[in-house]
Amino acid sequence: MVVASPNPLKRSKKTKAMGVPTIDLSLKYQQRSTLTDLIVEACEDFGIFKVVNHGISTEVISALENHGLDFFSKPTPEKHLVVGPTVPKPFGYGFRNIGNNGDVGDLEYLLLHANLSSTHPPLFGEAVDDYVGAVADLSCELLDLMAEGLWVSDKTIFSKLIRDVQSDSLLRLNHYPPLKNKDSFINGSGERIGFGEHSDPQILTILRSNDVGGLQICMPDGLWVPVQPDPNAFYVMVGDALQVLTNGRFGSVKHRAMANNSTTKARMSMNFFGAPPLNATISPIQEMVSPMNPNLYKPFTWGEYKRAMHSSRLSDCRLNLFKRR
Ligand code: GA4
Repeated sequence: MVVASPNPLKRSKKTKAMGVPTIDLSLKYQQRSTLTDLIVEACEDFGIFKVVNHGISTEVISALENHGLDFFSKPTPEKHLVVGPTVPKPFGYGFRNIGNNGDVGDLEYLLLHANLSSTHPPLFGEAVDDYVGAVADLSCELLDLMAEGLWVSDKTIFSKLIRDVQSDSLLRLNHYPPLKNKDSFINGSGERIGFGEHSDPQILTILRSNDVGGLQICMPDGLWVPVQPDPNAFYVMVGDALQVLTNGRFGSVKHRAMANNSTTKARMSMNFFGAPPLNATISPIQEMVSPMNPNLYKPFTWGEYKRAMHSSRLSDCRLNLFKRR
């Protein structure tokens, strides 16, 4: 059994110069243990990695992308009519408002339930189901590789939470319009923000964007670094729930999207947030807790965490509420 260690010293050695690690998923065929080690290291050191050779077809990705772009190009009243109110409560179409507590950003978005049994608005034909099916499978495969790399006896211990028919997973399409008005959404440091800094609350996020940049991550040394857009890859981010399940061995990554600086082209990202069912208890798995690595978190259900998150601001560290003193 591997002794889990939430090791802030190890994390703080990693700097901007190292960049986001790239994981080649085709290694699974010949070099499985190298692959699992690399994934574990990326989750420990950065909480984010890029996956290439992921096996998801371009057709599945482009179908959702084209439907999304087509949707966002419609006149605003039509968008509201198709999927609901300005502030989705919590699902539907949103314009500039993020969450319920006053956060704003220079974007519009669609937020949809994404568990495999839910029905989606008859919006994009099969495109949502096909995409969600593919990225949910990818996230489960990656979670199984993580469990393997951590030498956990039940390899499906993380992925079964997302495979559960009651999983609370989400799909979010974020559309950042091209630069029009330089004055909008400037934060205290003079930066124009598309989606402010936060960590994702769920287990794992699978992000795919077009070739317009904007995503930044906060490195363990506190520096914000841009993440190169790569339409052929997926970025995978550790969420708060996985941080807890691994007792802090993996850390959720703080990230943000700057407002789009392109004068002509919109940035669009498609984000799958793999989440447990509402009634699932989130607490460190047994293998991650030992006398050397005491349990860092009070147990909570995913439903309780969601309540905490919906009464918080985007940049709040919601996990602090559940830390043992
Ligand atoms: C961040 C990740 C997902 O986009 C999201 C966001 C959610 C929302 O837009 O309603 C939250 C945010 C996100 C965390 C804190 C709360 C809730 C906005 C916000 C201020 C859909 C999610 O699950 O958590």
